Amino acid sequence: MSVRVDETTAGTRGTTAEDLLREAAHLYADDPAASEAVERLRRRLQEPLRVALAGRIKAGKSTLLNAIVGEELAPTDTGECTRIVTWYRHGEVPDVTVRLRDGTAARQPVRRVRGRLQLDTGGHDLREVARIEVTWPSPALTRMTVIDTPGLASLSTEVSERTTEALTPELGAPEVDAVVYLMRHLHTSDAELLEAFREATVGDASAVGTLAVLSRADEIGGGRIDAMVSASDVARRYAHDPRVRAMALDVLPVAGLLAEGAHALRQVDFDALREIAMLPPARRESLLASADRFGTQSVDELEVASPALRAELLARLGFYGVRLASALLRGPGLDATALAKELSRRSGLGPLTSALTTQLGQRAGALKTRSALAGLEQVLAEHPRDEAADLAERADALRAGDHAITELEWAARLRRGAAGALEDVLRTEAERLLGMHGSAPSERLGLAPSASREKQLDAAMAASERWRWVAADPLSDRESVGLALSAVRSLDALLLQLGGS
Ligand SMILES: Nc1nc2c(ncn2[C@@H]2O[C@H](COP(=O)(O)OP(=O)(O)OP(=O)(O)O)[C@@H](O)[C@H]2O)c(=O)[nH]1
Ligand SMILES: [Mg+2]
Repeated sequence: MSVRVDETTAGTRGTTAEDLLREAAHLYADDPAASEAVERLRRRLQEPLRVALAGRIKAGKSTLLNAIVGEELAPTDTGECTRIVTWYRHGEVPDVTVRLRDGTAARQPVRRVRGRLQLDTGGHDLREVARIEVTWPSPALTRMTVIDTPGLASLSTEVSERTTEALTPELGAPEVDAVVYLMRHLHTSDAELLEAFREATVGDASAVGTLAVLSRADEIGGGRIDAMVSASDVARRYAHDPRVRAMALDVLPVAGLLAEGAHALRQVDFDALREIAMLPPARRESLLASADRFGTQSVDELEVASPALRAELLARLGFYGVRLASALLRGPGLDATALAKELSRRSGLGPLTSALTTQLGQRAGALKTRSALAGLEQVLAEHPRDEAADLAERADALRAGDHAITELEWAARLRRGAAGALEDVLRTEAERLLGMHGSAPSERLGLAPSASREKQLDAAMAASERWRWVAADPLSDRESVGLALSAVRSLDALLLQLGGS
């Protein structure tokens, strides 16, 4: 066998991961196991971003999933299905399939009770089930596949193992592109859990692919009307904690229940909330004094919203949501749609979904290419063939030459403290330039979106000069030089995009 260096280099130009996988499919056409693995990688490249929701037991994962999908699909609270990994993908027709560890699959009837899917193992022992796959025609799922995972207690329990296993790289390619890690408060054990989890699962790029959520944020401060403001402060503090920074891009406060409840707000809910808002102040305050009281107190002869309906409101919106709705409805005339919109706006879901689609979504291509190439390299290593040697080199060259992948890898290393000799202000600038806070030129340059092209060009040229200087400085350590060269390359691409060179 000879390695055709010239052709290899020439052939890499313009080659995509898809091209290499196509060649691999051709090469391994006579090997069912290898071709099946290659086919899986090809399908994966076509799919939307895969986002897994993970965190401790009862952190609010399933509730948040429903809020993201915009439907009350995932069962919350009870049932054995909270102990199974469940995938929610887009498809024209609703479908529920149980995938077993032995590779077989069993379709299940699609049953919903009060909106929520009734998921079960179809009579199989929990241990035989690899995962449940739900296909649903929800527009949100065309942008991402969302994966609900069992709550982590500690990484050693059987259920937690199911979660880590589900997210552990298969074929060298991470099973998921991004993780949303929910924590209610930052336990020391949360940091440890998140770290162990990262090591066990998504690997090097995880700090780039992980967003943390301060979940059930409305419960901070016992349902007080400024709960979300307090939650934002707490989230900001966590985001600066070095243990969290090393593992997650950002920490966002989200009240998943409020977002889900707002989305599903019914006219009867609205009418009851308005009646409560319109009660004389003393009676209203007495009713809203505590969640317990609200759920049970009878409101003398007027019978404003039956206790059963009030208990339901509590379950659907949380105590904070009820109090917030009541305060909003005392103001100028909101209708049910406007109320739902306002409650949803205050839930914090918007910033989370936009972080998923911008910070992570824009990088989805790079994340997926990275996964596909890692997967291909593993197939090639496990099924070695002489004819495949140049494919392995080209995959390697493609990975090294793809600046988007280099950016991801640097961003993750920066988060873990690489290039530590650089001043903080330069490290922060590098994070931005590498696109960690959004890929748009203005975001990379730290300018307002409305900044003129000239201003962006000026900023990009100044930054380019600064980073060239860091790269050429004989006192810079090797890591800083590597980072500086990457930043320069990002800036070159940016200048080209801005039409300045
Ligand atoms: N107040 C409030 N309650 C919430 C929120 N999110 C979830 N809950 C409640 O917390 C409980 C657990 O929610 P789930 O969504 O089932 O939590 P989970 O993390 O999926 O739980 P497991 O799968 O069992 O680990 C339910 O009673 C929810 O109604 C929230 O944002 N605010
Ligand atoms: Mg759950």
